[in-house]
Amino acid sequence: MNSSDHSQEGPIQPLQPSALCADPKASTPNRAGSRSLEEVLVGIVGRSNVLSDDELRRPYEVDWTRRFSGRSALVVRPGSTDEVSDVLAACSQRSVSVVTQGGNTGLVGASVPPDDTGTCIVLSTRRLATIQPVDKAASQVTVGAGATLAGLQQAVAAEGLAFPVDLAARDSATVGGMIATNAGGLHVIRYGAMRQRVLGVEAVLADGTVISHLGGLLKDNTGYDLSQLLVGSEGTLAVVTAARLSLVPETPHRAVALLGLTSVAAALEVIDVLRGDLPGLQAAELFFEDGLALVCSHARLAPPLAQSYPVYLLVEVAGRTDCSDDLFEALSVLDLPEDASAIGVDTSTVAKLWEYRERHTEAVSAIGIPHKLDVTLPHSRLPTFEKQVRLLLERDFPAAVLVLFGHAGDGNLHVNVVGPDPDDDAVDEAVLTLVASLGGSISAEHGIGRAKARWLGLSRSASEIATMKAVKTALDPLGILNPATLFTGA
Ligand code: 2HG
Ligand code: ZN
Repeated sequence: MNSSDHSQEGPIQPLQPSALCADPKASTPNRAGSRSLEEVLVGIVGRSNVLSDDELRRPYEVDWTRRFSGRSALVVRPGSTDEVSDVLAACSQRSVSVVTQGGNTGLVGASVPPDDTGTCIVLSTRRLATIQPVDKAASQVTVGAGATLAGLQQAVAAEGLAFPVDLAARDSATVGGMIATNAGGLHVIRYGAMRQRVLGVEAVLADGTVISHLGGLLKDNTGYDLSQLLVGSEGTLAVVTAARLSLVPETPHRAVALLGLTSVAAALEVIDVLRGDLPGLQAAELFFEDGLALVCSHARLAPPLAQSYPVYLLVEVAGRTDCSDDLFEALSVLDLPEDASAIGVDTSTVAKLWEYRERHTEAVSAIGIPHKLDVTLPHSRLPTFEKQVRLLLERDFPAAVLVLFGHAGDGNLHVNVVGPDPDDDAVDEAVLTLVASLGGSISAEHGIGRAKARWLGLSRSASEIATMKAVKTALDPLGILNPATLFTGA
């Protein structure tokens, strides 16, 4: 069935949440003679792609952090854009909320049901995983929303190209989810975030209407850029089903240096110098002594340097030819003590050095359910923020464990706090207020989700929020798409 033809679904009545919860598997016409939503969805995607059993739904109902969870009526897994269209039309006609989920690696609660009412459905995009043949002449590829980042990276590498947005969750994170959050990751200083790679999207609006703009034209000034509007919209405006992405030449030669430093200010000075000297600089990642100790004990790794330093900076260069000499030369002007750096120029050492940074997330998660506050500061304020957030935690949350790390080159720190009850958001409020007072953003790359909806006003003005709500209302008048995400409803 195509997107404009929903007439074959039979008589549809607004869903009574309680009726759905009471009998989600009903296979006979209900009292009113209409089919249940479950029956309609089964008709669209097939029985095996509508999950109603508690056990089968559960993995879709808890996010990666374990801080956010909820209950859905059903999980539906469409296998084509037309099926997504029919699913949304059916939900729209019944005013049933839809939470879109890709790899469920999100960290702000946007991809799981917002409450325990069991009234929404989770729409998983994972079956929309087709990766079309790479368009080498244009350095572009069209890819389904459910393709994983790792799958995309492998597919384009076979053609000598690279998709340069990269992040630790690459094996599970999907292209659709990365578009929804405007994911940034490890290479933003060189290649930008997801927004810079998206040339167009195909998406389905709440009522089932398909909008598609996958031509990949570099020059295309034909009105509003609807694709870019959807980048970072966190599933609140439409369900992205496919995207046209721009690729870059593969840079197979990588070299990494892990530097021990005395302060965040020193790390920023190093980044400044390297940015000027190393055009191939693609990562500048920061972590701290306590975070490193946690990673080493969690992952059973030996410390990377002979002695301990308050601050660590991991920098990576990559190129089409060996770029290790460039890195050595650039480091030589920094005048660092000899034993304050570890260098990796072969694949295995590069991977080992990256482990110290990439395994922070799992190491934090192993000690408890974290409050994750992903923030950006103006570069000049990063050192002040680091000091003040530590003082704030010591003073007001002395029992909490604070682990800081992130993408120093982007001014992006991941503030992880373990200890306070996951439902108590006092620490979230305190940290985000500090960020705003220093001119920062309360979300750098993870999104607002439901985790930070209360504090959107710290980063966006009232008129900006009103404009965003007007856009939301225009595209999703019933408010069925990810209703608890981004806005509090107030
Ligand atoms: C990263 O940079 C991710 O590794 C996750 O954005 C950050 O766990 C986090 O807080
Ligand atoms: Zn990050």
